[in-house]
Amino acid sequence: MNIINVMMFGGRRCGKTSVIAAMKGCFQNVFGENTNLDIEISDMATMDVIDEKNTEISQYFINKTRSIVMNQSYAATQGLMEYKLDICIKGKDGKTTLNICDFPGEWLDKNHPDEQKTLQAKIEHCNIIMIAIDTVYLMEKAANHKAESVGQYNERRNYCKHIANMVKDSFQVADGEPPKMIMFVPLKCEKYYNSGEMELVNGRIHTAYKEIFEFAEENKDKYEIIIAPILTLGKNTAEFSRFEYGEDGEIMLDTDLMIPSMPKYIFKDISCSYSPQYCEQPLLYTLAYILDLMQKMRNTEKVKAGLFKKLKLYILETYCDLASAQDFLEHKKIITEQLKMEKDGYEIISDPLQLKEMTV
Ligand SMILES: Nc1nc2c(ncn2[C@@H]2O[C@H](COP(=O)(O)OP(=O)(O)OP(=O)(O)O)[C@@H](O)[C@H]2O)c(=O)[nH]1
Ligand SMILES: [Mg+2]
Repeated sequence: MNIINVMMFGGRRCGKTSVIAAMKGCFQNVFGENTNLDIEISDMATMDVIDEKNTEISQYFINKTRSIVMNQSYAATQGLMEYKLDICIKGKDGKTTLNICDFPGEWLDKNHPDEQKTLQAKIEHCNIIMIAIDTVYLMEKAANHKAESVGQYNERRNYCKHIANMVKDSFQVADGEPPKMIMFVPLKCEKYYNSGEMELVNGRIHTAYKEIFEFAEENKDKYEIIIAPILTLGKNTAEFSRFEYGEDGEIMLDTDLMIPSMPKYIFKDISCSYSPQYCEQPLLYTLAYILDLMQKMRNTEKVKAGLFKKLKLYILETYCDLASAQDFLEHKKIITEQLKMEKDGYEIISDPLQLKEMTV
């Protein structure tokens, strides 16, 4: 069995669990009945969370009102969760299990030092970090319209600098280890997608997470870095309208975090339906990462011949079972063809895995 550990980072209510819940459906839409690739969920706890989140989101689309205020009642993640998604090939025994770690975003607040230690210990065993970003807080209330300026509430919502420090401390790649992957996943992008501002979203991610980009630049061969924006609800569904004002005429703030507590979204088209877009991309990049490890395993002979001298094989053996690797590698072209690499804010910034050139 192949196992890959993924950490889903991000502040509270930014949409981490919702996007994990939408992944399976999007993956199946992309690969449909035309391929043998499929996702199975055998873990009951994972199934429960996904069902609950999908039900919560689908409520927005039942008896639609023109505007909705998010954050009113939602199922917050209650503790450290590990969701298990099995990627299978129909008719074959082998599978690749993604262990996706999710946690309550409030753990990133400064009054949760013990929980942060738990997270750091987890990250050390992860191959991939996904950093979920509440794009509305990144984009709104910025000083100007340039990429260098981010929303005034961004840091308090998205914890960019704090996450950067955790990554630098606990997500290091030892010499000889295969590269790790850092994926920035901006969520709730509908407004910016509909108004053609996804490149600005991309630029502001570069500004907000500057420390991570600088760290990766210093360790160029060690991190595959990707920006992969997502429309969790779907284009032309609900897009951000404004932060709700209180009776005093000021934006209503959460008394604890001092960030707007009532983001209001409007349905542009009242007849729209739940149609998440690009939620499969983080999964596909994860699969591309695994395929790269498998490929390196298969090149054992070359390793012996000295071509990959620095690569410690035992590390790869922890993740990859060569018997089923062969079956997956046969699907490599199908998977990599579906990787979105540009436009709509997408970018591969650092590419030691050479995904841009990946061909069979
Ligand atoms: N408009 C909009 N709302 C979203 C989107 N994704 C999630 N939400 C809503 O945002 C709220 C938080 O979503 P979750 O997925 O539970 O967020 P989380 O990051 O897991 O939150 P914690 O578990 O508390 O850390 C819920 O009310 C969701 O319905 C999106 O793409 N667009
Ligand atoms: Mg959650």
